[in-house]
Amino acid sequence: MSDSIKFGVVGFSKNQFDKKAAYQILEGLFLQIKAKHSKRIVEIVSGYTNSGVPKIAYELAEKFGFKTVGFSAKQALKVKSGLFPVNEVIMHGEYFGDESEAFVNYIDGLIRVGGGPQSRKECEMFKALHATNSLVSRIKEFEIDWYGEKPIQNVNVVIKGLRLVEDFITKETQQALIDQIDQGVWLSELKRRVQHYGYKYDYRARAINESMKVAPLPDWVNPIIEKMLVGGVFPTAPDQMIINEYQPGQGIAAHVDCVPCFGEQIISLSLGSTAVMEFKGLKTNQKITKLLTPGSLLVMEGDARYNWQHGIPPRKSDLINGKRKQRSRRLSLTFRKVILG
Ligand SMILES: O=C(O)CCC(=O)C(=O)O
Repeated sequence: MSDSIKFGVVGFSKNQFDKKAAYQILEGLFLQIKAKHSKRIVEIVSGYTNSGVPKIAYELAEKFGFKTVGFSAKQALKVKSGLFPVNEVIMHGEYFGDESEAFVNYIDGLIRVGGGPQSRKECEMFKALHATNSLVSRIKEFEIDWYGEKPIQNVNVVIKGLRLVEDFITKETQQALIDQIDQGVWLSELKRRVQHYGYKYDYRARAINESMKVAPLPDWVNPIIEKMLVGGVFPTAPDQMIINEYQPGQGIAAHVDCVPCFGEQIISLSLGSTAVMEFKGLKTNQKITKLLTPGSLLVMEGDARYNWQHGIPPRKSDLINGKRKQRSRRLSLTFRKVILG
């Protein structure tokens, strides 16, 4: 028997989680480890950082007299939260994730407390490595509450009637549309700038009628409408279009598009920056996020149109697949068919 045993601890690396729960889980497990391995050197191996679950693991490890090992890629040296003064540092690779394979090979057991994609991926790698080797006693996974921004993983959660057609238009077409749009007249009545075509929509009254007729949809948008009709996205051509401009930090409040004002399809074409759209089920309270890539077409009908709110949180950056991405200017063209009362 080797005189040391190594337990990896992975989990949330930022601080917006239920720390009390994480502390209690780790304290309970460390008590068991201490009792079972009293004659061995116990190493607690976690991300080389001074925040999140690793910090709690290291603090508790010191309390229990365990050795602390920081295992990370070099990127850890640049993180603002600093570095826990661990007993030993092991570095593998440049960027977060590069160290995962070496990490799972180094440890004898693994504990996950919450955590994002990297923590979960490491658990899967560890399970694959020990598939035939008393796995149950080697890995312990716990879910705890996360209070921060939810990581976007573009999971295929099915909202009936929601479709995202990626690359509906090319980069060149996107730029051509942006150039046309910027020749139009922007309205500054909201926090974000907008252009209304076909009918002006009254956001306060949530109403539309004949008197709100404005300039028709411009000719330059016809090829897009034809493509939507050919693709069967719309049964008949839309007669209303709102262009939204989102500068970093701007968003749109969660809403269901006015039911008596507009028909069954609400369709939004994205230009410029990627955006994270949040959906909330009115009946289920379920929350789902969808990544709207530039050039994609979002189609909402049926359940998605009537039973889910959609909105874009006003932020300057988004957490996408574990990486923070700064937003830039985004434009969206939302097409609807007006129902006149
Ligand atoms: O920007 C978008 O993609 C959505 C716009 C929207 O929801 C709206 O104009 O009502």
